[in-house]
Amino acid sequence: MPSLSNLLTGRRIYTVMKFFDRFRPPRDRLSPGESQLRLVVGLNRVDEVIPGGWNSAINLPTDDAAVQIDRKCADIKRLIASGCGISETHIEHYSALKRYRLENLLNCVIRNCYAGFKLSDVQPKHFEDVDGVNPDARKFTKEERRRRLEKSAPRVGGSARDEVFADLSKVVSVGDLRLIEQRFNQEMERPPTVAVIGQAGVGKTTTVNALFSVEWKTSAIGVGTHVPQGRTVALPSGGQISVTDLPGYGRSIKEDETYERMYHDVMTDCDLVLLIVQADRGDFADDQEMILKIKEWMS
Ligand SMILES: Nc1nc2c(ncn2[C@@H]2O[C@H](COP(=O)(O)OP(=O)(O)O)[C@@H](O)[C@H]2O)c(=O)[nH]1
Ligand SMILES: [Mg+2]
Repeated sequence: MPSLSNLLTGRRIYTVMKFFDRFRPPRDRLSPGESQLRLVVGLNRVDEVIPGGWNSAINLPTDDAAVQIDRKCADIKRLIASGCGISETHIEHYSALKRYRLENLLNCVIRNCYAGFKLSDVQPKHFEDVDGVNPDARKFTKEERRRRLEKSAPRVGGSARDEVFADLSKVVSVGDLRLIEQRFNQEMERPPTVAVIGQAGVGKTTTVNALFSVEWKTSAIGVGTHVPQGRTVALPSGGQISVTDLPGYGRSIKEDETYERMYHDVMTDCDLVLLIVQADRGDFADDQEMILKIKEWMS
C-alpha cells in the first residue's frame, strides 16, 4: 500500500472523501460521471410559481400545486442544464422564504461544495416558524409535511466524519489513518467559503439565513454597492462559514463587464458558488450566460 504521507494536501482529502463515497449507501453516492463543478444553482421562490397554490396553514403547496411546481422546475432545470452543459444534479428548487425543500438544497450544496462534509451537521431553519403557520396545528403540520416530503432525498452524510474514518480504518494502516485524521482536523478548522451570486432581489440573503440557520446581517446589495461583502458567521450546528455576497449581474452590460474580474477572483478561491435564480421568472438568459462563465472560471 503506497504511503499517503506526501499526498494528503487539503484537496487530496477531498479526493479521499470522494473515493470513500463508494462505500456509502447508493442513495448518497455521486452518480457516475457527475462532475465535481463547485456550483449549485438554486431555483428560489417556488411558492410563487403556481398562483393560489400555497397552503399557508401548513406552509406547503397544495397537492396539485406541488406536482405542478415539480413539473415546471423540471423544465427549467432541463433548460438550464442543457443550455449550459451542466448536470441537473447541480440545480435544486426550493423556497427560502417558506423554508420549503431546504434539505434538498442543502444536500445539493454538501455534494458539490469542496469539503462539503463540513456542512453535514447544518440544520436549516424551521419551516413551522414561518408567519401564518397555525401554531395549534403544528403536530399535524409536521406529520403532514413528513408524509408529503417522504420521497425527498434523505440527508447526505449524517455523521460523515465517523463513517469515513470507519471506512478508512478497513483499508489503510494505523499510521496512515492517524495522518489522515490529523490533516482532516486541520482542514476542518478552515471554514467553508461560499460565494453567493444572483440578480438583485432573488433572495440571496434570505437563502443563506434559512439554509444555514444564521443571521446574515449584510444589508442587501442594492444599486450603489459594487463590492463583494464577505462575512464569517458561526453555524449553530458548530463551526463557521464564510459567505461572500457578490453584487448582482444583469443590470447593464457595462456593470457586468466591470464585475467580471471580481467574480472571477472570488469564485476561483471559494469552495462553492451558490447561484440563485428566481423560478417564477420566465427568462433565464442572463443566468445561463453567468453559469457558462462560472464554469469556465472554476474549471
Ligand atoms: N415569495 C418569496 N419571496 C422571497 C423568497 N426568498 C426571498 N424572498 C423575498 O425577496 C425579497 C428579496 O430578498 P433578499 O434575500 O433580500 O434578496 P437579495 O437581494 O438577493 O439578497 C425579500 O422581500 C424576501 O422576503 C421566496 O422564496 N419566496
Ligand atoms: Mg442581499
